Amino acid sequence: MEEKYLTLKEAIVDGEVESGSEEMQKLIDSGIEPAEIFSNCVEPTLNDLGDKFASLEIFLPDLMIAGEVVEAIQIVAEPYLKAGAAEVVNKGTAVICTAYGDLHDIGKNMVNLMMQVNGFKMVDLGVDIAPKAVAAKAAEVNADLVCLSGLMMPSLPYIEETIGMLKGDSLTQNVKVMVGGGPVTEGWAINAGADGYADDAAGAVAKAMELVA
Ligand code: B12
Repeated sequence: MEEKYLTLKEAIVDGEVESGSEEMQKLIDSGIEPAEIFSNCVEPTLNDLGDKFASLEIFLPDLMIAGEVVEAIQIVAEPYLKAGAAEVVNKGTAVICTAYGDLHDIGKNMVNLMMQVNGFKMVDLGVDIAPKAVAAKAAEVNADLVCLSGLMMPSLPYIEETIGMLKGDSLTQNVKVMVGGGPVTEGWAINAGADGYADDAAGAVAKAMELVA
């Protein structure tokens, strides 16, 4: 990782919310785009922590404090991302959430924010959302798009179930469905009946535009 990111990485790893926020602000003030900081520092750091967690080098509380720092960093970045938004033309309404049984929301929130900045009206249902609740909300708001995020293997069947429910109801059968998150691959997504997949927030925006065009 580039040296300029090491202080931020350390703050995430050590669970230092205040110094994480301060360092994020410093990096932004030095002219680095927030999206670049996420892709080149925040995400690789979380991936490293995930690997260490899987190999029992670190434990759940370590992930929890890292997650708290990243949430604070996202709050610092948000106004800058919004300020950089192009002229906002309404591109459509999208419902977004994390799959049933899954509490991870860092990636979902990044996708939500980037979609918002790029002109989508976002309806964020949060985390751990049952297929029925997603389908009901999509019908209620007459969604153009549903975005499902899944980080946990055991939750992937619920994503598939959600897609089946949306596509099987006359009220929502034309809604486009986009999926993403750590264990999701393009092949899995298409097999599960999704219309699109992306592996990061910028890709999610590009795919969303393509799907609603
Ligand atoms: C931080 C973290 C946590 C935090 C979450 C904090 C939060 N507010 O989200 C906490 C500590 C709460 C946590 C809890 C748990 N975690 Co956890 N966690 C992680 C970790 C380290 C990082 C996840 C993350 O935020 N990544 C960064 C974001 C930006 O990446 P992302 O989510 O993939 O999103 C990007 C793309 O995928 C894409 N994207 C995301 N969503 C969508 C949606 C659409 C539509 C599109 C198009 C794109 C898209 O765009 C995003 C931006 O680039 C991962 C490791 C990893 N490698 O992912 C483990 C990991 C996901 N966790 C794991 C586990 C096992 C757990 C626990 C079960 C642990 C436990 N024993 O309790 C619990 C889960 C409880 C539950 N029911 O959900 C496992 C999951 C294994 C699996 N695949 O089944 C992982 C992979 C760690 C590991 N290697 O074992 N975790």
